[in-house]
Amino acid sequence: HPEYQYLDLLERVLETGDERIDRTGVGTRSVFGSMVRFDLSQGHVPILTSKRVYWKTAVKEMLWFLTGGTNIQDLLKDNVRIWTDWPLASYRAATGETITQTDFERRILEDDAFARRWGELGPVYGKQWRRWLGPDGREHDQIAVLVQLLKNNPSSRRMLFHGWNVAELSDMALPPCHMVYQYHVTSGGRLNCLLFQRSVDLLLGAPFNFVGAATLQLMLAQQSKLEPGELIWVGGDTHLYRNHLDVAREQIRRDPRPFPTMSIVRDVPSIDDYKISDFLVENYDPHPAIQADVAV
Ligand code: UFP
Repeated sequence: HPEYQYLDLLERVLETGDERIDRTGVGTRSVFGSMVRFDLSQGHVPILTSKRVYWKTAVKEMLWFLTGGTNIQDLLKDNVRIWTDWPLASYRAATGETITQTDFERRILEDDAFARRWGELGPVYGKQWRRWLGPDGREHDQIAVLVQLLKNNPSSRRMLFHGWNVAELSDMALPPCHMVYQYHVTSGGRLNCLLFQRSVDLLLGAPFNFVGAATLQLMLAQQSKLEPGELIWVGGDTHLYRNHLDVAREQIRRDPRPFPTMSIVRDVPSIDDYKISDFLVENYDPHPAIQADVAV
């Protein structure tokens, strides 16, 4: 079962990981350099089964990236709370208020001026993917260029997009983790993806990042009239936070079940027109969810 690649990686980090203090102060066990490969050609997608993964949240996040959005208000309207921690931490630090996450999110939703002031993440993923600012002031839509290349020049070795805009890193709430996505089309018309992720929260981040990348691959395949091929995921600093070690051990003891299938149920006219209701996941029968806190 392909999920053993992930479970074996959990085990490798647990057993051989280097113990270190990280930016968040939580501390991690970490290995440098990892790879998993998933075959999407039979319709299966890597939504892990050894715990429940809230795949709709990951798909909604990917659709939000594609809009070019950088404010958590759009995510909260979609009931996605995974980016709230960072603006909430800066709000608390700047004002000294001990506002709860729920109250903060409510204010972001109800008060547009407050959202503009406190909900902005800076030029994170969506901005770089859709509106990378060139030195002449021109904005570059990396996704549109990619779709054109996939359609018109699929043997190109230059089909990639990148989030690591060096000049803007210091303005981002979090510099990109899933950083560069490269695509490759086989002579048989299969679309492969290689994603390089520089930093990996293996318990909470990676399962989401697999879903996001696979979903994007299905969308790009549909747009360019190709069949999905292989998703190759490469991790740089691949780590488990110290407060995730016990739940990771629990997860390793679970036997994975068959991966679900994901399909796009509509002939969507462009990469900008996908909605969450376009994605159908079938036969997802995971083990129970695992509760764990994210390190901010
Ligand atoms: N992280 C992920 N995946 C993501 C994301 C963040 O694993 O999509 F946005 C994790 C990796 C790391 C932390 O634990 O968030 C980022 O911290 P740093 O920038 O110090 O690497």
